[in-house]
Amino acid sequence: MADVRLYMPSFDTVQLIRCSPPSWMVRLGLEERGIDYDLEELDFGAREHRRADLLELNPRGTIPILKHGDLVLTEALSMLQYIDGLADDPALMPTGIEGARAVDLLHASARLKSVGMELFGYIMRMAAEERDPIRVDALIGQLQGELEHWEQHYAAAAEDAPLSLVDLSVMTYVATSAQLGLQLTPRFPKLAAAFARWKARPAVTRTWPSGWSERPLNVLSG
Ligand SMILES: N[C@@H](CCC(=O)N[C@@H](CS)C(=O)NCC(=O)O)C(=O)O
Repeated sequence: MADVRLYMPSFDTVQLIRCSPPSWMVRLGLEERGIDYDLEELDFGAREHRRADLLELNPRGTIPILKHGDLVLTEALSMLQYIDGLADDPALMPTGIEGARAVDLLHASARLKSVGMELFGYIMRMAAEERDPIRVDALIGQLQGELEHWEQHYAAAAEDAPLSLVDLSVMTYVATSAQLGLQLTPRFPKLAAAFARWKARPAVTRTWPSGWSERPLNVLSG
């Protein structure tokens, strides 16, 4: 039994989006770094992440949670940085000046995470007929604005660069947005190309959400 344990939702129990991008990025970090880990998949619909023993570990009641011996981490981005140091080089984060830039980008990806979660949370909570179309458009617009930032300031650089933790953070949101019907092309051609490369990675295909149908949903295809 590995002493690294990842608590995350079983994606099929997350209504509508059938995924948890923060959990997926952490699992991908473990897979890409070849770290042995135990996976505890929780029934999100049944609010298993609010179990007493898990609230002990994370009083905020969110998942993923990463446990390594007595260490407990509750934030996906810090888990990624910790995981990267758990295996021999080459790490997924460069060092020196390049490393500082990459950490800056990783923290910048928290904005993509929050606008993504705001939109996904709203469409998960509200039945289709109850959603306010103006609010949905505003949330989609906010996400597209954020994707624009990554299109302009990141995707090109990622073209020839080795995989980094930033890719794991950004691409899990790009993948979920695309699955919900958000069009990547023609507006985000570089992100679409980076996504196609990322999608082909063995760790990504191994952990691809099994509940995702071939054809994207048209929840976000405004
Ligand atoms: N700040 C945490 C948040 C993770 C998060 O929002 N997880 C969602 C699942 S994708 C969750 O646990 N939601 C349950 C809740 O908020 O009760 C992180 O970045 O890792």
